Amino acid sequence: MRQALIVIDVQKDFCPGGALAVPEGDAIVPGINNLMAKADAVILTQDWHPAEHSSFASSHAGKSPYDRVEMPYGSQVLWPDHCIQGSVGAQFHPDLQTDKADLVIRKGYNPAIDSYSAFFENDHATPTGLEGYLRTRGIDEVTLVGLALDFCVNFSAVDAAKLGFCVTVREDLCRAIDLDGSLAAARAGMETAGVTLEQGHG
Ligand code: VGL
Ligand code: ZN
Repeated sequence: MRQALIVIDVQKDFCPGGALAVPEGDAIVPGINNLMAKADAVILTQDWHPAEHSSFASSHAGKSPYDRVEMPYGSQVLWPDHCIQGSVGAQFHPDLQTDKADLVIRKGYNPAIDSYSAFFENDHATPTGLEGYLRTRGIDEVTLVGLALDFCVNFSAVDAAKLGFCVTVREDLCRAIDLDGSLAAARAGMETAGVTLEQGHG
């Protein structure tokens, strides 16, 4: 088995003080750094939105952050402006060992479609290219860590399992937003998809 570590969106905007801060988002960085040495491949994802992205509440008249809207691809939570391409908030957490990454995959750059998953945009059809990268590197097992457990980690883990990878989520190296029961729903969805939820000590 060849195993990849996929580090989801450990960026300043998802850490305390950021535009879409996940509680304790920064606490997972040392443990993630420790896991990097054990992986056959290290992949980082970077949420990377153009200004005025359609997932931003500010792009919808009369809407507030955390409201929902219907998009052509389904229901979409509206977020505060975050991870704008080239902004400070879109940078990785300064302590994350980005030098150890084989690949950085950016997502959310299509103005009309959000992209929680590292594999597909939120239409569940447009690929990011990560599947092909992993397959051509001979990877069959992936471990996911990062932010946020109930959104981008969840969507990435479920897609990876559907694609046939053996998937583990290290919950101790993730933190959640937990919006209206989203964390419980994410855990249930991941378990149904066959994802192993592991509570390590990192
Ligand atoms: C994320 C909301 C919006 C995430 C990204 O990384 O979980 N959540 N964009
Ligand atoms: Zn985003």
